Amino acid sequence: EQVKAAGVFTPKQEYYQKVYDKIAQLLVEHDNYDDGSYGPVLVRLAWHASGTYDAETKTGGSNGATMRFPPEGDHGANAGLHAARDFLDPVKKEFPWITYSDLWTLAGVAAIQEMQGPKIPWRPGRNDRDVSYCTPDGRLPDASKEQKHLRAIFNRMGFNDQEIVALSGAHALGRCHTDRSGFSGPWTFSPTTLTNDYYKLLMEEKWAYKKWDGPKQFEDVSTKSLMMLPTDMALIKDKSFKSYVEKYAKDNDAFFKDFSNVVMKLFELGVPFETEERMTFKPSE
Ligand code: CCH
Repeated sequence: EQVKAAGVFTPKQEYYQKVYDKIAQLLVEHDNYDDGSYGPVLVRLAWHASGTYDAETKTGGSNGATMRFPPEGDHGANAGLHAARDFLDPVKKEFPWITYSDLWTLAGVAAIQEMQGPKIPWRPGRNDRDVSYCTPDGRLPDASKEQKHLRAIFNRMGFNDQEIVALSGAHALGRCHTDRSGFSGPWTFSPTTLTNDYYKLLMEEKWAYKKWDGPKQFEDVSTKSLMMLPTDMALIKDKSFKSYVEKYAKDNDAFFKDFSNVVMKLFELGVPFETEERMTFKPSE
């Protein structure tokens, strides 16, 4: 039953489903973290592992899990992600045959599905790489910037305007932590359930600068309990971005469909897969 890394063993879907089930189980067991779930920080780990990709030089991306090493793990953008990596340690111990880089993206998929999001097709094939593959600092987006920066960063990965807006809907989940990014607060009232509320709130709420000593961010005028980053607000300042915000605010099914496709693409950036075939995991009951 227990599978070892050595030899010619090729894990089948049922083995990866066991890894999924273990992550789902741990998510339930550790419901005392943050807003009640490690889900959001697992999604952020998978995204930051993948979002270093540079299509031109074909460097970075989810192949390698190089965030394990100090230069990349210590990049400002990755502050706080040790929480997600530590959460996954017992999973790696129980299933030593899975690579960290497959595990991190699989955990991102599990977290999204367990937080009521769409199914995200996934395939294995990532190999862990050594410290020499760490990417230079500055490949992930800077929240204090706006549309020009967003396009520069995401076009480098190979994403267009529609994909940038669809990916941004992940901010329905989780929150900002002053001791990590310096920003503060959640984007939505249900930060552990994936919905299109991020887009609805962007369209429907009035947003104003938060008056505080921290970095420039926005708060909703009516409750002052939600936040938007300058990069989030850029999605309704820019006409092209805004057309997709409007679409996803009106149509959760369209958001889920596009989100599934674009997250699948994100988690596969820079991976020389040997298989075309993807698997879809069964969510927990
Ligand atoms: Fe994000 N994100 N993100 N983000 N993000 C933060 C938290 C989360 C930006 C900045 C921040 C994506 C895109 C962007 C998540 C998923 C995605 C934080 C707070 C900042 C700052 C970190 C903290 O303090 O803990 C910027 C800029 C962009 C530009 O587009 C994309 C794409 C995704 C996934 C597809 C998730 C989830 C979180 C919540 C993490 C948590 O711990 O709750």
